[in-house]
Amino acid sequence: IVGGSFTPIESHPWVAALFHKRQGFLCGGSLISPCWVVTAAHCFVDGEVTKTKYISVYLGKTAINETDADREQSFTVEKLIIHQKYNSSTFDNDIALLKIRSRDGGCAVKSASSRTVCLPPLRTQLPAGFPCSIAGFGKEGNGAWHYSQYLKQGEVRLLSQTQCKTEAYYGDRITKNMFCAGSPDWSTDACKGDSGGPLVCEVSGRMFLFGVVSWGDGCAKKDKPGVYTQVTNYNKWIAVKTELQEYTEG
Ligand code: 4AZ
Repeated sequence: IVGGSFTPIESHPWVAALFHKRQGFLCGGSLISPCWVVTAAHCFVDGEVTKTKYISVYLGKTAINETDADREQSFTVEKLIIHQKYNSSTFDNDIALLKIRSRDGGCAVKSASSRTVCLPPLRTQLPAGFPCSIAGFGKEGNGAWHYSQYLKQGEVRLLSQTQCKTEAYYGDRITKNMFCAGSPDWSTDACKGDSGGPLVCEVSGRMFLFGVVSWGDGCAKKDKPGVYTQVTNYNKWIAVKTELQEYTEG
């Protein structure tokens, strides 16, 4: 996250941290039910990363390079489901599901540092300018060498599709499965390493997962907002994929 502020995991307890056993920190994610994490498909592009045995998922983590046994929970990946229509050149349908399993065969246990986030009701459309928040361990600036050591969060505002599809912004690169969000002064944005993580918006006192960090032209650049996967387009896909798994594997 560029701009924004450091935050304890308890303020964003659905944030998951995905690690690759050889390559280190990989991506963010969001816990949507005790056994399922939503993330970005593009986190798994190269052949080795798609081998789920190399991926670990952590919940309850505030610091990337520190173990906090009292607050964190770790998991292996039982199943990786990349959206069947994910397009790695356009980033259309940039969404994936991870079924997680702890060492004792269970799923996430609810605590102050770990809980699920709600999926937005079908067809909910929030107006342009609506304030939402993003969180992750991504880079703190375009030129940064390292990911952020500690979890950060930032406030961004939703942009209209019309504005984001202008030539000065992203033109036709924005599909109906994407939306844009940025800060009015371009100071706050998601950055490399925040991919897969949440954009949440508070509606009627509850936090909902509206976006998955997907892509952007650099970070915190004028007229180049962050681009997010439109989670409301995937309610049915998520329900089918997670429920079928429960029935056939349960
Ligand atoms: C990335 O490289 C990335 N400013 C993620 C988000 C944004 C840009 C790049 C949005 O993973």
